Amino acid sequence: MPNSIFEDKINKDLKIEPRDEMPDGYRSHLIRQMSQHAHSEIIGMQPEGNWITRAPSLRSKMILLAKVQDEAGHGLYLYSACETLGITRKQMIEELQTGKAKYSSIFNYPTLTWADIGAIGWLVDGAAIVNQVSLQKTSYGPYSRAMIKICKEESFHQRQGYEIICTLAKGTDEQKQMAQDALNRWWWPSIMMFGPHDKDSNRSEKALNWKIKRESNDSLRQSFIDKTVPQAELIGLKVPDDKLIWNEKTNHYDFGDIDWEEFWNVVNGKGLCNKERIEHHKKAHNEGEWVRKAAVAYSEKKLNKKVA
Ligand code: BYC
Repeated sequence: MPNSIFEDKINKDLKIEPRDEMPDGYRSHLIRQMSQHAHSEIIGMQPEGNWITRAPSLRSKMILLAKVQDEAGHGLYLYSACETLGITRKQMIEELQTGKAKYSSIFNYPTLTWADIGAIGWLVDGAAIVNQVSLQKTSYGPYSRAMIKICKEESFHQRQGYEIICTLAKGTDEQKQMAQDALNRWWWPSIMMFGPHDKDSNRSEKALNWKIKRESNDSLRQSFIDKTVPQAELIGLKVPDDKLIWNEKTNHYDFGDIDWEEFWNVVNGKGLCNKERIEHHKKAHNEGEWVRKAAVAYSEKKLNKKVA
C-alpha cells in the first residue's frame, strides 16, 4: 500500500504545514504539547516577575524586565502557532484556567531570594534550551520556526542567570550561601522538567515516530546534566546529588534517583504554588478584558470602513 502524503513527508524529514492533511492524533498531540509549552512561557513569567521590583540594581532590573517580556513573546508565538491547528486562543486559556491543560511543573516552585532568579535563568532556561534546540527540528513547520526564534532568546536568558549566580558565588560567604541554596532547591525540579523516564513516558513512542519529539526525555536530561555540572564546579558550587559521578565508560555523568512522587504531585496540582499561579493568571486575564475588547472594537471598525 502506498504511503500517505503525510507519511512521505515525515519519512523525508519535510515539514508538515497547517493546510496539509494530517492524522487526527498528530493534530491533537501537537495541540496538547504546544499549548502546554505556550502556557509554560506565560505562567513562567510569574516567579520571575515577583523580583522585578526588588532587583538589586538598575542594570539587573532592565535585564530581568527584558527577559520576562521575552517570555511573553514566546507564549504569543506559540499560541499563534497552535491556533494554526484549529484551536482558538480562548479555548486554550479556558483549558489552562480549568486545569485541563498542563504547564511545566517547574513554575510551581517559589522564588525566595534574588539567587533564585539566577537559578531560573541558569538551570530552567538552560534545561529549556536543551529541549527546544531539539524541537527546532520538530516536524510541524510553525512549531519548528517558533523554536528557532525562541532559542536565540533563551541562550541570552541562560547567560543572564549564570551571570547572577557567578556574581553571588564570587561574593561574600553569605552571597555564596544564597547561590548554593538556590542550586539546592532548583536542581532536582530542573531535572524533572524533562518529564518521566523513557520507559514511563507514554506519549514518547508516537511523538518520536511522528518526529514531533526528536530526542527522548532521558537523553535530553542527560545532555543537560553533562553540560551543567561543570558550570557548577567552575564557580565552586556543589550539585546536591551524592550519587553524581563522571562515568569514564559512558562518557556521561551518573546521577541519583529522581523523586517521581514529588514530580507527579506537582504536575497534578499539589505543588507549592499551583493554586497561586492559576489564581494570578485569572486575575490578570480579567483585568486585561478591556484591552481585548478595545482591540476587537478597533479591528471591527477598520473592517466596517473597508466594507463601506
Ligand atoms: N511538567 O509522556 P510524557 C520555558 C506530563 S518553559 C508538567 O513524557 P511528552 C521558560 C506530560 O504532559 C519550557 N507536565 O509527555 C519559561 C504528560 O501528561 P499528559 C516548557 C509534564 O509530552 C519561562 C505526562 O507528563 N517546555 O522555557 O511526550 C521562564 C507524561 O509525559 C512534564 C516545553 O513545554 C513537566 N515537566 O513529554 C523560563 C517543551 N513532563 O499531557 C523558562 C515542550 C511531562 O499526557 N514539551 N509532563 O496528560 C515537551 O517537550 C514535552 O511535552 C515534555 C513531556 C518533554 C515536557
